Amino acid sequence: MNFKRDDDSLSSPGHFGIVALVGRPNVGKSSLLNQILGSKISIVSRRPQTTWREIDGIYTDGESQLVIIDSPGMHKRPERLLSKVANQSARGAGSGADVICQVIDARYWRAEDQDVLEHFSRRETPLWLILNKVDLFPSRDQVLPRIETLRDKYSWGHIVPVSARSGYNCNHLSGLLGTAVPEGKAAYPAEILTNTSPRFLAAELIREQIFRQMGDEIPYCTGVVLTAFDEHPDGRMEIDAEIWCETAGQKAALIGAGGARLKNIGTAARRQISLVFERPVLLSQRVKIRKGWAGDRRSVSALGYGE
Ligand SMILES: Nc1nc2c(ncn2[C@@H]2O[C@H](COP(=O)(O)OP(=O)(O)OP(=O)(O)O)[C@@H](O)[C@H]2O)c(=O)[nH]1
Ligand SMILES: [Mg+2]
Repeated sequence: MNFKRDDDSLSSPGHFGIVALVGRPNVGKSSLLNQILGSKISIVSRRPQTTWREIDGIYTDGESQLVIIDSPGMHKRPERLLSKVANQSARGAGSGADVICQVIDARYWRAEDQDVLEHFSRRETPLWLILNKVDLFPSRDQVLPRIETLRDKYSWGHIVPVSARSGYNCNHLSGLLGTAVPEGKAAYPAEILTNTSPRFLAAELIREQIFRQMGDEIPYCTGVVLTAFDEHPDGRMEIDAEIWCETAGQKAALIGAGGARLKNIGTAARRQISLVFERPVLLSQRVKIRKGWAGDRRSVSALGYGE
């Protein structure tokens, strides 16, 4: 007997569709994707412009399946090529989506949020407003008045308050999205969480630790490329990573006194990679100076950003 979903022609068609999470930098788009999936797919840090390209998560619940696209934060005046590539991806994020969710920090409506609205409201696609970080309101009573204030900005499909940090209302949001997308069959097996390659995800998890542990002394343009990504027969993963920075000063900061900084980055990254891939990880790292890499198309795409 075969109980596979595809063979069950009498079942209801279910729902299948694409949802894009868009917004200015740092509002919590990647956190929201991870919270909905219950798994870490997209990297998060307190610094703006953490995400550099679109990352998709695949969320399956019963007969509904959503491909949820996390995009880089949209911002004005990108300077270097890397930043331009990220911004292009941010602006293009809604194309092909069935629903676009504009994520904001519920406490503010900034000029950049208005730019995002103006960009995405030009399309036919339904635009929803997601008020994230409502855990930061001193009281839940403040949420409803906030919704009322934002209601007039656009004819939003829905306005949904959530907290990607605590998980508040995130199930409600994914449930609403699951019925809002068109009827259709799941395109992916239920256990698949992303189309992002494991190699790219591992490199991103290292970059996340650099962003988290270096504070403001490390510039925006620190990239990670894996020179080895091997699975041993015993299940261990062996990863060699190169960390690209631009100056000798940055290299020294990344390595830290006696190598302590790099060691901490490596320990935390190895733990994260091991958690995500559910296997032991051996990680070696080298810091290299690659002056101007973030302005060089070949280097930017070698690291997995842009085409
Ligand atoms: N308190 C609180 N903090 C949150 C919440 N969601 C995200 N954050 C924090 O906000 C910061 C930015 O989160 P990200 O998920 O990286 O934001 P993003 O929109 O993906 O940012 P970019 O990729 O730079 O565009 C991080 O420090 C998160 O921990 C939330 O619901 N509540
Ligand atoms: Mg992000």
